[in-house]
Amino acid sequence: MLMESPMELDILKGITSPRELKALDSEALFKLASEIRKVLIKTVSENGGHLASNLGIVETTIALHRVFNTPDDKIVFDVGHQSYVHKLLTGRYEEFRTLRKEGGISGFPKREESKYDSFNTGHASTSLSAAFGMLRANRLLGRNDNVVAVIGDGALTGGMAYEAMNDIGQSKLPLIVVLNDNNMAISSSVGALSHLLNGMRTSIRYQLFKQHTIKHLHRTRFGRFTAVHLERMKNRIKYFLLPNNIFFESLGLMYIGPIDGHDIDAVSSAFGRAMRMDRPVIVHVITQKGKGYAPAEQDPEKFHGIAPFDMATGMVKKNTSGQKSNSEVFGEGLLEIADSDERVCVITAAMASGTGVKPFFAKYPHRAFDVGIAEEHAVTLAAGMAAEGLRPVVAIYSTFLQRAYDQILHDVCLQKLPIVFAVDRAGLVGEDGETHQGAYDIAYLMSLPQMTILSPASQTELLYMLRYAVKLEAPVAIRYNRGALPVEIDGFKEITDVSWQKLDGLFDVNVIATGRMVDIARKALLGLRVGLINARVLKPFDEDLLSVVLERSKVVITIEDGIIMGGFGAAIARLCAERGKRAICIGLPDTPVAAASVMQQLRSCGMDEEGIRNRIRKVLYEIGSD
Ligand SMILES: Cc1ncc(C[n+]2csc(CCOP(=O)(O)OP(=O)(O)O)c2C)c(N)n1
Repeated sequence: MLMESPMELDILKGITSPRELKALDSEALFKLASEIRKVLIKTVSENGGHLASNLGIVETTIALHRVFNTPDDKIVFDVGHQSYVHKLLTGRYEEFRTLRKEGGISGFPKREESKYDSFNTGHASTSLSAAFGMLRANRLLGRNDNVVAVIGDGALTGGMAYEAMNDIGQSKLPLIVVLNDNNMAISSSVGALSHLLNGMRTSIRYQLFKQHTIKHLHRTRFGRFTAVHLERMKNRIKYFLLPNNIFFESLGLMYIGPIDGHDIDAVSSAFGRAMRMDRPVIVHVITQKGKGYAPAEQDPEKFHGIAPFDMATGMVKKNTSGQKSNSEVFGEGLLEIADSDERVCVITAAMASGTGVKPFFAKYPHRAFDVGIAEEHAVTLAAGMAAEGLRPVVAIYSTFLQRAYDQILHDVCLQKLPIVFAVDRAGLVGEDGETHQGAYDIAYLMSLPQMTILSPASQTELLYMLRYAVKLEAPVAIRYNRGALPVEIDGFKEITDVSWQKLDGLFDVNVIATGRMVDIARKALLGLRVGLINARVLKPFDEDLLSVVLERSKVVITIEDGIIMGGFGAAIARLCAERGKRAICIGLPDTPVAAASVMQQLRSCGMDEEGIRNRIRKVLYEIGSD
């Protein structure tokens, strides 16, 4: 295994910009690839991150920077989780050890970080549109630089990629699309497109056979004659042997491939050809996710996005609590409900393991649907199923559900269809940073008519809410954070309606907190004469309890793990204003929160225990109740 040799990084250390790369011969580039892999494995083993995707794209990224002239030429990485190699080749080797740390370099391309990062990404399937926009801008501004979009076969399942191809194909502008095909999204790729690419992938064997045969034939005169005719026939038979090329070519993109994405010379020459074509072109490279690190090759799904792990064994360094994650608790709870309710189905958009629904897929494969990275389709698909009497549960991370806002409104809420949205990774998510924060779901769901929003403060509440939600004859979202809520908070009350829970007496100052913030608030309030309410339901409000609280309070303080603009607190503040009461809203700021641990992010937002306590003591002092 790579790891056994000491870290000799002679070549990588000398690369301060892609310019140096161009002077290296094939042998040196081969060695560089191996050095990069060592750094990737070591750094991700310490900091966590997206390992398998980066190991798979080492040679292709080297070829990109060998052929194209960045930063004048632009490379847009779809999702961006596979940009570590690009970062190492563009002068960020020294900082690479700070990957995903507070104040360190981002795990995704970031324009603010480097002139070589041409476009910020994080969500899938945006690269073609963004790159094409850059190309159009370049042409309008009289520039001739190349623009390249690098997209995986997983991200190519997203609808935006097709909307872009539709436009690119008609334009004839020379966008270069690199399709990095490793036959995996996070889990195995799904859908008809995956079958199509499978067919093309098989043909790589045909390509290698062809190159080999023609080389041999050229050794004799008769052979040369045969080879020339074979070459002529090649294009004619190509469409019989490789009918899948037609898919891209009929959309107006020339097709080059499939190419072995680990052969730097072959990929470089394909990129050169693509550049000379001066038309939209797709270069199809075949790569292996996790390449060069045995544990990642064997289990690329586990090493897609991984917490710090032991390099020798590939075992994750577990947190010591041993508690189940909220996603696991949700997945198990849902399975139990599905055992007794045949209407219950689950839909995921390429995130079966992250959302905890893998056991559901194993037990009820005919009631579980992975639609690929297609959140909009997932939601409207659920709407159709609900309209016919099923009870779909759509499990999507808060940040990715943003994609389907119109579908939730137009296809679900307006028709009041009974769908349960399991909104995982709500609130701050930690090291993935700005693009992945689940900061906006309260704000965007609050505005939807006929929507109920549940927000558990404990895992027990999460389970009860799920049972309650499946019985509701209306859309309902349950939002819960990454990691683990407390198993139970004292004074747990069963959830049979939309009531809130008073956790203490009422005083002059009362806090209404929700979700993960309830436990933090409780600790922050210890010893203070301040009331605490667990707002288990963000919409509709518990009008009865709210009236009592407003009646009794001089100041109402809301605390939510969501954006302050247009959130839960803003809605409560409006009611406070109507009744002449002072309201203070604590929530996430109106500026994106960068990568760090969740605890560090809470602290930087003044939302950790200490920050909340200080804020509340200030209020108590102001009203003379200190
Ligand atoms: C809109 C959206 N939904 C879900 C995700 C989560 N996600 C991150 S990477 C990924 C799979 C990407 O697969 P692919 O494009 O093939 O890249 P690979 O990692 O295999 O190289 C998914 C589903 C996302 N980033 N964006």
